[in-house]
Amino acid sequence: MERRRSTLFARGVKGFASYGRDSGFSDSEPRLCGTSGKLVKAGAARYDIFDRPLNLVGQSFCLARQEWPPHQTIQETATVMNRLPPLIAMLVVAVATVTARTDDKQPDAVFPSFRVQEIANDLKVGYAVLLVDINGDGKKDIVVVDTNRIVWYENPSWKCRTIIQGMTKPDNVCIAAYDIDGDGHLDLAVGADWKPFNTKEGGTLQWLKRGKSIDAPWTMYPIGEEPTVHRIRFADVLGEGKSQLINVPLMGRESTAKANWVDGRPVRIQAFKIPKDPTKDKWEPVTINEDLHVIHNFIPVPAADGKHTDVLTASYEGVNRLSLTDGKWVRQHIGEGNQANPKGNRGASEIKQGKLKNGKKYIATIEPWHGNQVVVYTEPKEPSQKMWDRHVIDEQLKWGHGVWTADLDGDGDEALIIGVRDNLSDKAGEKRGVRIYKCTDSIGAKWARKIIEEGGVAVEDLAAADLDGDGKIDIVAVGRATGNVRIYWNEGVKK
Ligand SMILES: [Ca+2]
Ligand SMILES: [Ca+2]
Ligand SMILES: [Ca+2]
Ligand SMILES: [Ca+2]
Repeated sequence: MERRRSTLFARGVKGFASYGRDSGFSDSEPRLCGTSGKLVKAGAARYDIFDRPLNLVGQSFCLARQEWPPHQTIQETATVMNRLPPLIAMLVVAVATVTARTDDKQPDAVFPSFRVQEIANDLKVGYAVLLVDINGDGKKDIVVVDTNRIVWYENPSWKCRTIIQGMTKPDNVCIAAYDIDGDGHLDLAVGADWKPFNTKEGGTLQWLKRGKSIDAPWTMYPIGEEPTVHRIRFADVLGEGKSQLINVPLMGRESTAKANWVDGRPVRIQAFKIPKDPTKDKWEPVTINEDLHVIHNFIPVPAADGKHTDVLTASYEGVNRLSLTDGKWVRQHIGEGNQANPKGNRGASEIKQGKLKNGKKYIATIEPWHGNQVVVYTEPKEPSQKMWDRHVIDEQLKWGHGVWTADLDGDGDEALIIGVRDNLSDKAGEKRGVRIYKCTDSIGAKWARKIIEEGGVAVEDLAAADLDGDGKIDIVAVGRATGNVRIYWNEGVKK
């Protein structure tokens, strides 16, 4: 089928500083530079090209979006809104609606449109993003974990504030929010000292408490240490009535690359109990599992009994469910994972659970570890069937690194949102970025795809929440190689 392509043309833009492969154009020529360094002459530019425009604060320029087919040009306006030190400006694209390719498999599926806004491009590595209300005004803010700092962007100005800089051992790698000391203000737990292949030492856990005012310095308190600390989340898996900090390192202690990280000890998953005085007392860890290898991510989910919280893990072994049953932690293998390469990257890496409007659940993963497949597991058809059914829904990607589920169009089915870190190729449909998938059957086996970010963010992490309170869930992605933070504003399904 014919594919739709969208291109932005910039006109009347003067003085864009050039960088990357941009020789052959004079400074006075209207032009834009691409995040990949690819320059597009005379204003012919993709929607995701905006990067590092200098000295353009307050300038507006015209964008014309051309859709093909049909040959239709839409006039839009963009303004450079802000300037960040040093000389890195934020460009707010006012109305640059992303017109992504409609998927070739399901051409009739209807998707919402998204408007892109880049709020920062000065990250070293955007390791993690969290959408929580830091200042307690009812609007979710954007918290980003960078290599040696943690920052938050205030909704709706997206003013950047530093929470900590240089207080942890680099790199910071993961974050979770919870009112740890019960004072009514959100606190942040942070995993740092990220050294993925040092399985003997390092890996720090600490928490951060804000000062009296939101601009006062935050104070840091230690929690514990575990080599290769990689993913943390708060959940009440022990049934205490308040959450514990669940820590899932990437590798087991003493495991080695030579043995493909399956020697030494398996990965130790621990729940750290919040002590009575978390600023002084020790956080006691409870081990909830220690028999899996290379656990790249996990997600707490409601248990079948409706009372407890289970943990779903994505590891070399595929998908496993950990449940507290009669006082004991029980592991159930429910998803096979990609086991094509038993001596290399295998299993699953990212994981989230979603649900459909008929109540059916699904589990979405990236497979194998740092893999090239988007996989959906659907609930067993027979009660006697232990393993969930595995469906590969996309293989046109390299290094998937972000999974989220959210009802983006309000029809009751939670869509799948996938972040891709690397380009599989330079071809349309195979670049890094953000993709959304809409379920087209009643169980979650068939999905239609739409690409909402093609090339502009080397997605390390993403998250979704309604940031502007219009009832439509928006998406935020943070980049590694691209070093940027972008919001994708959900503009709903165009009638
Ligand atoms: Ca807020
Ligand atoms: Ca607090
Ligand atoms: Ca939906
Ligand atoms: Ca919204």
